[in-house]
Amino acid sequence: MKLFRRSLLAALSLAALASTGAAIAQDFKPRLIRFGYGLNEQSNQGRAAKVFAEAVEKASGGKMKIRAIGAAALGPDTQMQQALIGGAQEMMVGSTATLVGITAEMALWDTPFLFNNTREADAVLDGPIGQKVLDKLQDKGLVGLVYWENGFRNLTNSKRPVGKLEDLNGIKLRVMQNNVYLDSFKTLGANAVPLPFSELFSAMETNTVDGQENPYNTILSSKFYEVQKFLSVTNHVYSPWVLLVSKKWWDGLNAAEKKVLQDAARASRDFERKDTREEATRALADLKAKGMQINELSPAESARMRDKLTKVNASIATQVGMDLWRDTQAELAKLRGQ
Ligand code: TF8
Repeated sequence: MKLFRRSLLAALSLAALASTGAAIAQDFKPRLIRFGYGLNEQSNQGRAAKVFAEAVEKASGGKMKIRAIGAAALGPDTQMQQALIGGAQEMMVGSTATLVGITAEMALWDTPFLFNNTREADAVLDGPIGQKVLDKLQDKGLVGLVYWENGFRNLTNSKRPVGKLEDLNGIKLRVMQNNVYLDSFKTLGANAVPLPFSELFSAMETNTVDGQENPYNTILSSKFYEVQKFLSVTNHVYSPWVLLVSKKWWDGLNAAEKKVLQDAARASRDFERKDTREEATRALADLKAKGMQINELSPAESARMRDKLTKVNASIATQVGMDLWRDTQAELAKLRGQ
């Protein structure tokens, strides 16, 4: 009897083992996932894309393969978004700002000075408000998995140091293709020109535009210091990136495959934020060493800029909806212990 019981148990556990093995083989179909992004391979975006790719391949036993394609080789953000919606491309990571034409709620993240620090950004983006905004993508044919950090944006140009608002007058400034950015920089007095990121370097090189704004990491990894002399520390907005999946393609995945992508997305997010923040602390010194002239704004000038920019808040609130706007303000007040 005892012997019988033991062999039965052994048989059962063998069967269990076999069925998990079978489950793995069945659960993951061979899949090639084209994953596009706009910066180059050596950027924070490129490094995190690699981490994501490795996590997906490992968790699927090599069945799900990510082909990460950087430097906007699959097109600028807006083109990739359309390819995802149509099902011609599976995944991408890019700016939330270029999604505003598709999902108006994304404009929330374009609010100047919305977050005071990365702690606030992480809490709101990873919390119910961030999720609510991601969920809005579904009706538009996109699935948003997580937010990565692009970072706090700073101003560069080839004309002069910007130390006060008036210094922006007449500066041709490239902005992301988005009405909030356009309004913000027009309000500040710049001559704002929307352009895709992939056209930015050559536009600056040929003086089609005088300046742009991006986090230190990007100014460094995209070698903007070669064509921009002045960097003004403005930290005027915190910009997230978002990891997107084609909904058409996503709907054909089974639960195990979806979980692999979700888990890898979260792991890549944690890596990316840490890596980006480490790089940002070093980047300013690197940019100085490359010859950029860096200036801070006086607290009074900073406050003037901030005041001017709050004028765009009313139109952002209308765009994203009053409920979402108020919930965000309430959440921030709570985080700030107010
Ligand atoms: C910009 C953004 C870029 C992103 C990137 C290409 O200025 O900050 O970093 O769109 O994904 O366009």
